[in-house]
Amino acid sequence: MATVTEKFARPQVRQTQCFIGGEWVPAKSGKTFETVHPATEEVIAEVAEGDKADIDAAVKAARVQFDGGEWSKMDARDRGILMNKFADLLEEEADELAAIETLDNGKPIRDARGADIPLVIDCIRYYAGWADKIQGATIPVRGDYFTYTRREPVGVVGQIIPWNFPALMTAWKWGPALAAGCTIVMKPAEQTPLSCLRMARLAQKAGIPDGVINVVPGYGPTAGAALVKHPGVDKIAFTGEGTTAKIIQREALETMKRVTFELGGKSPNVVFADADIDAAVDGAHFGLYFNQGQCCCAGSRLFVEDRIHDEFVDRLKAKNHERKLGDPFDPETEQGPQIDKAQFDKILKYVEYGKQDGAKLISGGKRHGDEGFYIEPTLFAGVTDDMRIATDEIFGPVLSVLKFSDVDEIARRANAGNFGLAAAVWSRDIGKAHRLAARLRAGTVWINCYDVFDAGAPFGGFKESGLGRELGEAGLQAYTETKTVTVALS
Ligand code: TXE
Repeated sequence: MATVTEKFARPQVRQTQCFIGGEWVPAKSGKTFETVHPATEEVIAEVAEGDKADIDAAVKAARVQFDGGEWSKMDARDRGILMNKFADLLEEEADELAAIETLDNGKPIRDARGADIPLVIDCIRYYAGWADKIQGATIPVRGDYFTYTRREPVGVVGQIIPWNFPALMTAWKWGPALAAGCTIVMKPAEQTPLSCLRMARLAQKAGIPDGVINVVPGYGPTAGAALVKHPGVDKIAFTGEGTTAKIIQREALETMKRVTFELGGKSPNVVFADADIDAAVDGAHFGLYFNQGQCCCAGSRLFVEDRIHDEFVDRLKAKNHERKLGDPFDPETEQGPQIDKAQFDKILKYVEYGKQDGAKLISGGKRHGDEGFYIEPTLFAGVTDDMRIATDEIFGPVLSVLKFSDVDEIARRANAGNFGLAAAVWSRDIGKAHRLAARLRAGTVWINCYDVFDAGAPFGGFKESGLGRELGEAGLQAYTETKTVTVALS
């Protein structure tokens, strides 16, 4: 991963219109919306506000490419070559893309340049390698027949993403879709459309045919809903909130669209007394405060074994006091602002709930500074399982520490609730850690680490944290249909 040492300059914003059929076009309504830099609340750009009419045009362009255009006729290996060219261009423009991400999202440049964009490039390269390796099987059926399967692209896919990792979520969605041979209509989050639009430009420059990738910025209930309802769309891939996913699932069912969902979490991070405490303190801190706490897999329920609890809380408090909040373009900055006023208010409301419910505020709990949506890294101890800060996804820098004393108890408590996205276990007893990992109802379990992602490793949720998987081969399969072909041999 790249290390950032210098202060980054503000990038130039070039793409602000809808990208449909290879053309940059204003919204048909002529409307625009503002996107804001969360550190200063200043308006960065006016972006085309797409709605149903623009979605219709984008789906048409994607349909033409899928149903008989250049893309549908291209050899799979050539798709992979184009994807690798796309990855090369992303790499060439990594600094600029990271700066756009920092400007639009507010995340520290050290994270955008050091983590988000390298993961974007890696994801596109990983899936480029899959393009010509999507194979079927031969099936030994009864009788004088030859039966084989083909894995074919699912079709035109509608992709709807949130604002917490705008470029990375774009890559997670485009990588498998392009490798499988699908065509795409993407609706980025209204808070952060800019990196996705820049990536569309680079995909075009790489030679990915016009109409394969289409991007319509706009709002959820208008542009997003139109995409979900559109009869020309075969699949919806969504990352965001569970209540939105339930609305989408009902709508998508009308036309039997395939759906994959990556939703929220309240992930348990379990620290046993026999853990490497230095590593566990760092992991607990990183696992929650990374990306301003705006991670679906944030380790927001920190269970600490009672014997080490007090020392652990003291050490987390000390780390919070050292954490550097500030200008996200400064390479020293570790924590930037929250994405917007709505999230800022929601988080501070949960801080109040924590106090009302009887948790002990150890550090933070307030706004930082008087400009931008900054919130101090906040730590609560004395949290019990039923408190609102222990049950609800806060999506901000608020860490709740809970005590536990034995393995059976922790397995039950960690699995409580409707979420099941991620979990972590810290222990030097590797047998104990694996046994607990097997009992945890979560799509990802980290042992002695946190937030380790790889394009090859499937990611997704148990229970209400999602449906299907992204990344790895599982993520690719979600973009294919299986076709069975049977031939009479006599
Ligand atoms: O999510 P939404 P929001 C959680 C987190 C956060 C909360 C609200 O707890 O506080 O969700 O965030 C589009 N039809 N997560 O309001 O509304 C919308 O335009 C079609 C967890 O941003 O789900 C955006 O592009 N699309 C999460 C995307 O859905 C619709 C990441 C996500 O917005 C739509 C973000 C509709 N009816 C928030 N309504 C995670 N799991 O990573 C909205 N959208």
